[in-house]
Parts: sequence; C-alpha cells; structure tokens
Amino acid sequence: MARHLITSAIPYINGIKHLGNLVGSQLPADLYARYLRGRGHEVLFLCATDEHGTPAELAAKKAGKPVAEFCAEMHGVQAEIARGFRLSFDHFGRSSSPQNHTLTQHFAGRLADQGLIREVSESQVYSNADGRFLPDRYIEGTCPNCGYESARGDQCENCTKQLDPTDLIEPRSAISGSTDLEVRETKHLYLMQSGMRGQLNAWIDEKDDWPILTTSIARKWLNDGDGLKDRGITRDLDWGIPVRRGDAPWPGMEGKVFYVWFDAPIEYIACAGEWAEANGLDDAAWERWWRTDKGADDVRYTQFMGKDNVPFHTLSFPATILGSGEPWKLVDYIKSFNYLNYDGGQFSTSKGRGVFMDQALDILPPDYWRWWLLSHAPESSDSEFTWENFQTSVNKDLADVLGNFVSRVTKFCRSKFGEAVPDAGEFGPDEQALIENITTRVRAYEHHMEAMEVRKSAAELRGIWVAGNEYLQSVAPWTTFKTDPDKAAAQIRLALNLVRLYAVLSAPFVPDAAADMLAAMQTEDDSWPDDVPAALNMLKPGHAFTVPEVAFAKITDEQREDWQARFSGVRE
Ligand code: B3M
Ligand code: ZN
Repeated sequence: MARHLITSAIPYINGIKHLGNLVGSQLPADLYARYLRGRGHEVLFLCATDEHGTPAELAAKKAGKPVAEFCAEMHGVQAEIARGFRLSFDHFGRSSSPQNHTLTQHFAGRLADQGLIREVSESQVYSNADGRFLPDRYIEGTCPNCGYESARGDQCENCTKQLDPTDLIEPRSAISGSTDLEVRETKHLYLMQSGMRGQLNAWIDEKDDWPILTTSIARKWLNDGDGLKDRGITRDLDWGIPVRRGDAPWPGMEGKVFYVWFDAPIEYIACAGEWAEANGLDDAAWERWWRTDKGADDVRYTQFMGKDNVPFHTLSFPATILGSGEPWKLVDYIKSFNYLNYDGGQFSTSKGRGVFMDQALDILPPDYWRWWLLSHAPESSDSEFTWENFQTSVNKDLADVLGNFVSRVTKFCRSKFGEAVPDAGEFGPDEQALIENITTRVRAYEHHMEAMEVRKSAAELRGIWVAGNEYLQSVAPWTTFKTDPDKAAAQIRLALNLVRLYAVLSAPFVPDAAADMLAAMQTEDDSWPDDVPAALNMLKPGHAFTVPEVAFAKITDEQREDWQARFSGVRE
C-alpha cells in the first residue's frame, strides 16, 4: 500500500465551469482517486476554489456583492456541483482560507530570506476609463510570440506563452475595450526564478515517464529565452493575500496583495491544512502528506490539469517550492489534458456556448456525463463533444451493454429461479473461457488505470462489459433452461457474480450505477478482484438479490435535438 496525494487544478471562483474544464482536471483526478481507494491505497484528494485576483473582483461587482461574500457564495455553488458530479474530494478548500494566507506569506518570506526576491519599480498599465490598474488578463492585445490578436496579459491562450501585460502589442482594456491606457510607476516583488533554470531542467529531466504533453510544454518554456524570466508576484489590488514577509510587515508593500498565480498553487498545501482542521486533526496529520521531513517521503503526488496550466506547475510552483529551501513535497507526476471542443467550435464561457456543469446535471444524471467525458478524454489530442456522439455512446455503452446485461440477468433469474443465486450445475468450458478472458482484461484495466491512460481504461472496461454480454448471448441461458435447467443455473450464477464484479470495476467511472448494482446484489463487499476467479465465485448459492431499477434510460432523438439547440447560443 502506498499513500497517494492527488490534486486537481483549482477552478476559478468567478463562474461555473464547462464540461471541457471538468474533463481536463477534476474528473480524471476523481477517477484516479476512486481507483486507488478501490485498490486499498490511502488517498488524500484535494481541490479548492481559486478565489483571488481581478476576475473575482469584477464578477462580484457585476453581481452587486462584496467580493468576500460573492466568493463564499460561489464556493458553495461549486461545492454543490462537485457533489452533483460525485467528485470525491477529501476536502474542497478555498484559496482565501486563513491557512493559505499564512502559507503564502510564509513562502514569500522564505524566498526573500533565500535571496530570491527583488523589489522592482515598474510601469503598470492603468486604465483611465476603468479607474484602475489593469493587471494580467484584463489587458488584451496581440501576442508578441505568435501574433494571436486576443492574447491576454498573463498568457497567450493560443501558444501558451506566459506573458507580461506590457509585452502585448496594441493593448486595450478587456473590461471596457478602452485604449485610453497609461503607464504608471509602482513597486512590486519579483521572484528570481531565472536563476533556477538549471535546477528545474534537472528536475524535469528526471521525469522520463511523464506525458509528452506535460514535458514538451515544460521544456518549451524552460528553454525559451524568457519562459523562465523573473516574475512579479504582487499586484495592486484590494482583494487577495496581503503582502507580508512571513508574519512581519513588508515595508513599501503596504496595500498590495500577492499575485493570484503565486497563491493559488500554494493552496494545494494549505488545503491539506484545511482538511485537517475540518476533521479535527493536528498539523502532523497534514504535514505527513506535504513535508518530506515529516513522513511525506513515501507519498506519491499526482497533479491533474489542462495544458494551459502546465507552465505554472512545471516552472513557477516548483520554483516556489525549491526556492524555499524547505523540505516540501514536489509533484511526482503531472497528468495534463488537451482541450475538449464543443460541437464544431470551442466551449465559450463568455458566449455561454456549450454545456456548463450545472446545466449538465439539470438534464441528466452524473454517470452519463462521467462516462462520455472520460471515455473521450482529450489525452493525445483535442477532442470534441457532439450530441450525436454523446447519444450514441450513452445509449450503446451504458444502456445496451452495461444496463442491459444487469437487467437481463437479474430478471431472467427472478422469473426462473427466484431472487437468490441459483444452486445447481457446474461451470463448464464456456464459463472457464469467460473467467480467463475477464482475468486478462481486468489486469489490462488495472495497468491502464495505474498509468492514468483514461481512454484506454474506459475502452478496457467497456470490453469487460461486452465480454459478459457476448457470453450471455452465446450460452443463452433462456434456451439452455428448457433442456438443462442446472446448466442454466450455473450460467446465471456466474452472470450474477459478474454484476457484482462490474459494480466494483465500474465504480471509478460510474459511481452511482455501481452503487445501485452493489445494492441490488445485496452485498457491501466491494473488494478489488485481485483474484478474479474467486471474485466470480463470491455470491454463493442462496444469496438473495433484487432486480434493480432501469439504470440507464436511452437518450431520444427529440432530447438530443432539443439540447443541441438549447446549448448552442448565448447563455441567459
Ligand atoms: N484557476 C484554472 C482555471 O480555473 C486555474 C488553475 C489554478 S491551479 C493552481 O481556469
Ligand atoms: Zn501567442
């Protein structure tokens, strides 16, 4: 047994995320966490809301609420939606937590002690029309690297280059569109990460098992001339973590806050502290996950994120950790994702194009979404959501294959043998062949799950469901029953055991259906099938079961057309 720390990129507080965001971080992280728990590992799975910065301030203003109140409310909304998708966080924290204030100020102080912070008097863009400094992403303009015309001041979403607002060509305010911008002098703290290139390069070089998507982005910016230039870690904003040097004031920095991208990854650590507090545990309880001098040496730490977040996790955050000179845990594996597109274009938060997490749950249960999204995860390239594909996958995989298997087996048994595992007959060659086939497939499934190959895992799981259906189809117990009821009884005994096995194997993907299947089999034994033949002989003759409700209703053509129209346009 190992200990696994798992974090998902923490979603911004300013709005509800779309399905592309979900499949790029939280959902695959949940899949992995559920799988590892199922295998008996100790898991700490953390996520939080990312609450600071201008986006939060502006969203609060638009909602007509004080920003702290807005964030508290939106955290509640996001937490509820996360529960709706069955995201099994051990804690869903907040980057505005007292723990994160303390830790962020602590890291800044340590970095300063290590000589890695310098004060820079710099020119910042001030918008006269908006009456405020325009940090980061609220300045738009042309990317100096690739020429993309709507690059944001913090990063170009087209080429992923991290930018400074003043790098942009022909800048304008993204709030008002005003080009009446002026440059004002202000003083900020810079993290001197440029001196850490060698150290970071050596660290990335060790990671020969990381997804190419992750290392290629990391290497690109490590080797790029200014991919690792010193970065400002403070901002002139009201909402954020006040700049302090540990627990002491920072002269000259009064009224300023840390940059949201400085404090957000630190929340991964702070969140463990929030988790401990929420569970009445002491500091040692969370430090054993995060401090290598306090037991975290045997922790395996995996992060999940979309590709646009990779530079911050391969360069900036490791620079903070390494620079502190303290024994904090570094990430062991970064699983990153490409983008999910929507029906011939992109998901668009601003245009309300595509399906957002709350809307998805309004129209269908979480398992439908989880299955489609995970089985089509944008791993090796971007992938696309279309309603046709969604309808086909759900109807085929979930309704025709998994749901149908469970329903046929339990109903047939009820009508011929009653609602208990039948006690007659022996397993023959067909049964042995199926057990061998399932054994091989379970081992392959484990292999893919361990490697976090999400699509391959889904395909193998589907293969395991299909194998059961094909077996049933070929041995046809409803026909066997007429001539050899004992043999039919043995076939159904195996099939009922398969239902329980399917529940255990499928739980990381479709937890609600899995729970229903286990409940129908009237067992709480969800132990992992280390020994598949034994697992398929677990429900003994006489063991009572019930026929479950229809697990998956098919998506009709009318529904598909209705939804397609509903989510194509501007969101109200
Ligand atoms: N908040 C991603 C986003 O919501 C960003 C991730 C932070 S991870 C420390 O778009
Ligand atoms: Zn660019």
